[in-house]
Amino acid sequence: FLPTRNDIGVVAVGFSGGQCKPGVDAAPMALIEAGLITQLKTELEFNVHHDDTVHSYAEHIPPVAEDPDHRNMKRPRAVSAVTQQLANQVYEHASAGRFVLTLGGDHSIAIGTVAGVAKATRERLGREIALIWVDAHADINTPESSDSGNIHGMPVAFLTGLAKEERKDVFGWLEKDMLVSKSKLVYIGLRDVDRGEKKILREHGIRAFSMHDIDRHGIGKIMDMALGWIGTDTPIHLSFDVDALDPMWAPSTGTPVRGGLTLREGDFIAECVHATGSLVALDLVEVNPSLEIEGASETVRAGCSIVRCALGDTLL
Ligand code: HAR
Ligand code: MN
Ligand code: MN
Ligand code: MN
Repeated sequence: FLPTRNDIGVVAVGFSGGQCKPGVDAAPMALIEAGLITQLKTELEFNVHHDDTVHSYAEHIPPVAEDPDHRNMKRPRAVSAVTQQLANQVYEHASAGRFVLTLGGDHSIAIGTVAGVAKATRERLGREIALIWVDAHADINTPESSDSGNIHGMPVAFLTGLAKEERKDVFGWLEKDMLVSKSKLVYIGLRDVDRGEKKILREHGIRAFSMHDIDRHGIGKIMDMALGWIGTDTPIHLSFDVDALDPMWAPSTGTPVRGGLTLREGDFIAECVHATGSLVALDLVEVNPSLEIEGASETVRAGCSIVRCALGDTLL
């Protein structure tokens, strides 16, 4: 059902407003400077459409003084404005039949990427997308269940319709055709899930493979189960938070949690998703080169590796 694609739209979103630590906005540049886009062009022979709009986002972000908390959310209008613009940008790429690669930025940006891909895929292929969320965290807090108020801990709640907001300037722009079914959501790598989030996962029967499950079954079996749950012939959006990897491999991230995936397990997940032939979009988020400076280049390299694997680099 998917055309052979060698066209890829790359969207760089240097945005940090979904959490409180500066630096994650520098990640797209660091990834690009490490050669990521060059590698996509030369080694993987992709036809790259790179929209250089990193700066244009700033114009749409309301100043902090005009962006007070709303329902406990921090910087709600800023995150809403950026993700709304991003949703349109991603939608354009996906509608043109391009694979969409988004370089974050904190994980709040997935509100925009998934919304854009879900809408375009419904229109273009008449299909609902599946969402694979690789992360130490579930990011499924509602504004009310969140202790931090940081929106990067909430994207999945908005994308599944668990969190709703009427106000157009605070995610009220999310339309029904931009959402993802809870039954088409799969988590891999969880190990730091809030109590309220556990309740949400349980009550809605959401498929989640924790680090415990990976220890028990091995990553090979976990990928069989995760992809089996989604089923064949379903377009897949992979949202990869670099903090899914153990801090040993990816120390430069805002909320590192020990006991995570090895570099190879992370690459393996990406390779398996690529091998389905159904991957339509990938986010790589939460790389923060200004944290744990000694490990920054390693973290960037790990991120580049995940992207290359998801795009089919290492398979023979
Ligand atoms: N669950 C916590 C919160 O909602 C922590 C979220 C952690 N942040 C991320 N997202 N890096 O994956 O604030
Ligand atoms: Mn373009
Ligand atoms: Mn995340
Ligand atoms: Mn995370």
